[in-house]
Amino acid sequence: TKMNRLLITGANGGLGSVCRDRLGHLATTLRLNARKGLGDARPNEEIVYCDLGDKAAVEAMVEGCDGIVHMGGQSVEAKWDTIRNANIDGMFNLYEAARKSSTQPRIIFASSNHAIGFHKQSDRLDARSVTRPDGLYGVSKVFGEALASMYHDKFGIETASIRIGSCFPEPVNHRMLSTWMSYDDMVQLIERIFAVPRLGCPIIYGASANAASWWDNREVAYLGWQPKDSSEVFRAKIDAEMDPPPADDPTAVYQGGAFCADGIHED
Ligand code: 15L
Repeated sequence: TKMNRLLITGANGGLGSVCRDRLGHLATTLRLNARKGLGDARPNEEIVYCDLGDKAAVEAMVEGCDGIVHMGGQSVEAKWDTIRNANIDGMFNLYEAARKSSTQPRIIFASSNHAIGFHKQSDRLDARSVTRPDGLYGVSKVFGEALASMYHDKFGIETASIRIGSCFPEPVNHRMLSTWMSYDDMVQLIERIFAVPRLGCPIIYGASANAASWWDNREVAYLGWQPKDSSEVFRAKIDAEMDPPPADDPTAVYQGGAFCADGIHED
């Protein structure tokens, strides 16, 4: 069942642009959002430029959408003002817009491994593990997951929060042998999230079928998502390109890696 209109926020970003290119079959119309830099609209596309912090603009943008892939927002650690505008106010604006909209969109929230980044790499996590954010960015992702949970319990809005690991063309360091998610596996996960009759409000770890994984997705088996790729095929290449980090290096100790060693970004 094809959606009428699917909104992709952050459609000029790393993952948003992959979604723009590869999710066209899910809806008659893709509505694409960013603050700038989306180029020309293709025949099935609508472009909406606005800041996620602009409440009225976000409400107008969300109206009429049956699905939202929320890749927009601040995607790494930054000053609080930046995080707050995009990931706190922006999330609130998006969920208020969804609540008020005539279509009750199903939402995919690009959460992050940095919501749980201070867990050790020797820990094994599932959807019930406590959050351990590794910076203000990670805290904002925990907020986003909590907001999604509340809008589900109170208003029935369904959200899949994907704690995305490292979604890039290839894993490029030893940590990413555990955290990597291929674009193909991400696209298939998104397809499954929109295909299931009932979604609820799950937490999903966004990683491929990596032998070195720390994360257990058994609670979302009902999605029928079976990641196909594995970071293991890149291990020899990474070993040839660099030494593994020392055992006491944050990138070898914590799931969130270097984010755990970063300070608070001040003005
Ligand atoms: C993230 O949350 C970032 O958006 C991405 O740029 C990577 O740093 C990723 O986490 C990661 O942990 O590899």
